[in-house]
Amino acid sequence: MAHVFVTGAAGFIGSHTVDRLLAAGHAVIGLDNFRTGRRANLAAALASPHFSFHEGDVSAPGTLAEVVSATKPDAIIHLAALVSVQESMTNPDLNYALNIHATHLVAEAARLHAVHRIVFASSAAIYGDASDFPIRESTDKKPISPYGSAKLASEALLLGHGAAFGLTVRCQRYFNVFGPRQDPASPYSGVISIFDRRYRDGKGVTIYGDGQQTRDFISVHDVARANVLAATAPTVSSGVANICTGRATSLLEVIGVFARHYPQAPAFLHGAPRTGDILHSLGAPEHAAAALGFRAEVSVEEGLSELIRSG
Ligand code: UD2
Repeated sequence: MAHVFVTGAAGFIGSHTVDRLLAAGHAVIGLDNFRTGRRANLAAALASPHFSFHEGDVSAPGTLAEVVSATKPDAIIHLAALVSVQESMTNPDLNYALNIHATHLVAEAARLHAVHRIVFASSAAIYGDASDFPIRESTDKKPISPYGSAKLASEALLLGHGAAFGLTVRCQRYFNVFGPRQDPASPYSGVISIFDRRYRDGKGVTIYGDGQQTRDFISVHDVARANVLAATAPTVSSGVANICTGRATSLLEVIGVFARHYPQAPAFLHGAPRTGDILHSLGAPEHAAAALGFRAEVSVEEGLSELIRSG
């Protein structure tokens, strides 16, 4: 049984990661300030005797260090972040505090309290608007948002700390994650969460553009499993890996699954393409398989059906 500290524990990816760690028999310490995370996401975890929760802000002086020194985890999974690309553009200072400074605090807390492993929530946003597919870990990194640059900077901070002080660091470059508990509140929320909410409410959805755009949509269950593997596998070495499926799915295919589940729903509308949208995104999954033994298992069809049936 490992002791794993999860920052951003009440978030979309965080809460699924916590649940999976507990199911695998590990002891979990969670931290969240409920800025974007929700207490309801932790309903199951809070009932477990193997879960302890701390409410607090990762970027606040002393918070991380206090929890880490009191709990002495074997690994930290650092998922707390400013999660909206859009918000990183309207508030670059907050992006810096939450997505860069907090990473440094995690690295220092690990160094000072002998935590040997850090798993970090990186993003395909570090690649920017790539044109060669599939995107490999060696593909040029050209972030086009403060969010993407902060994720790239954080990878460098952690890997440098790891090399200097003997910590194992795994940077997980998530592609388009979807599944239960993803917040559909903003127009810039993940498209699947928006569609799910609107179909549930009996409303029609709008496709920006012709719907032929594709993404590498990966289920949050696969992402949580990749996090657990990276944090608890006995032998992993430091490095970066795409966390993706290697399969491209178009928005029209996504709509097709919803339409089968909601035969009475209004027909979808087409809107103008969204400014700054990329047409395609597709990751190469082979490196994660070699480095972590991770392969995505949930198909988009299965993942969407599960999301649609979930409460
Ligand atoms: C991600 C970021 C976005 C931006 C972009 C840069 C997220 C959730 N979004 O967007 O902020 O940084 O990467 O590449 O991290 N769509 C619709 N109808 C809707 C909502 C979306 O057609 O109601 C389209 C959207 O125009 C896009 C596709 O769905 O073509 C996927 O949108 P997304 O925001 O889920 O993901 P992405 O990768 O475009």
